Amino acid sequence: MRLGPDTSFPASVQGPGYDRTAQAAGIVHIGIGAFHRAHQAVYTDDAMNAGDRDWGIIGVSLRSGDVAEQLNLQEGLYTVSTRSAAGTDLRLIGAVQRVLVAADDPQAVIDAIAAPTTHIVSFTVTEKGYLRGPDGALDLAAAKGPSSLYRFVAAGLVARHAAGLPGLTLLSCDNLAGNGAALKALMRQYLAAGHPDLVDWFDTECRCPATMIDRIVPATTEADRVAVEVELGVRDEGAVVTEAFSQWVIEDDFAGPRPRWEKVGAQLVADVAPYETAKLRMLNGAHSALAYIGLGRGHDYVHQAIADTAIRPVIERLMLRGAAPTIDAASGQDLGAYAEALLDRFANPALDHRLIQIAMDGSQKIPQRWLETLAWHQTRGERCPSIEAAIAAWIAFLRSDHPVDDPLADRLREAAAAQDAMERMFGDGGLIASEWRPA
Ligand code: CS2
Repeated sequence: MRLGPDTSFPASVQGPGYDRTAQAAGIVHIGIGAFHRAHQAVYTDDAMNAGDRDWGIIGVSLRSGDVAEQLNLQEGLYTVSTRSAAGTDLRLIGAVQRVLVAADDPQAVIDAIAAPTTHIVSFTVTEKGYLRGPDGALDLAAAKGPSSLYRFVAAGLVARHAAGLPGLTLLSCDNLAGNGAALKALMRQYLAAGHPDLVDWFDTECRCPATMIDRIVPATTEADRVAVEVELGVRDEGAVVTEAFSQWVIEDDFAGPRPRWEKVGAQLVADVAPYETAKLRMLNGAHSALAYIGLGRGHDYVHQAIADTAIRPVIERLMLRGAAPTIDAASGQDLGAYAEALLDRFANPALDHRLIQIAMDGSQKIPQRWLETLAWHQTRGERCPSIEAAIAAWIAFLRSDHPVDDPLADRLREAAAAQDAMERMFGDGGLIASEWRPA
């Protein structure tokens, strides 16, 4: 038996407290992976439970039909399992209405973006999905390709403009430095090349707020689905598993209406930068270091790596002496307490978070996670031993037998194997851009 709107559940499982069939879709979300389902979709479900209306989500997968297969047969319903030492809490999320696959039906995606009821297009397409070249600018050839977010958003904006509809809020929920400004600059570049007449309208009618998004969401395994089935009594192919912690800091700069996410735990602020920088350099920076150092020492999971007494001090040092001094904290932001909380989250034994999942796409992640920290110390004439150890572990990883899943995999492996690996990777004209942030 498969999860769906007509299946009955144990009373312990909280379900949507609003009429799902009566909601318009106010959000189109591109890149509907596990992270979105455990994060933004939960906040949006909470907002509708608290009384907001018409914030249904139409999910879009740019390439793969997997999530559409998982969710469409369940009319968008899925469970989120929150796992902590205290046990598992299972809850049903109703915010997602359906999933479109851009590769199969591109027009449906454009129509969804152009629909009068749509106010927000949001993204979790991962770092590489932004299709930036080594200088941080848009790789225009790639952006014209079939699975580029820019094509669909531009076509949707063209249709909205032609129909006299208002602009949109484009909400990047990826771990890029300055994600809002980056998306804006890249989108403008795309429009300037193919739809120059739309650039002014985009500038005045659309907004790209910055966000800091945080929740640890390991890839769902078959064992996770079986555990959900045992508790729920039906099979949920779209199940996601996560931790209790969740944070979302959003720049309060929207083109039109939005859910009242601040009523359900999100922080709407004027400046996201201190939160985002702390998250990228401390959480994500530590994560990538745990991944490469941990894999090198034979661990599989984050909780194993952080329990290793040869690794934990390096991670503490990376967060407190490497990253923290580089961050211009907001008032009330306590970076010491943040590091403590992160160590506890990494140690969560109830969450099997694979190091190899984090090791993916290093070339796209490392500049904003490590290199900005390193550069800060270098300009002060200081060394940063924790980041140096992390870089050495990455090079060792690239030289090892571990599978390397990265858009630059072959070139990285070749560079890492060379005598002058550091130069080929990080030197002038090397593979890794030292500055990704578009001007
Ligand atoms: C992780 C992130 O896979 C990775 O690279 O560092 O997905 C991390 O779990 C999230 O950003 C936490 O919010």
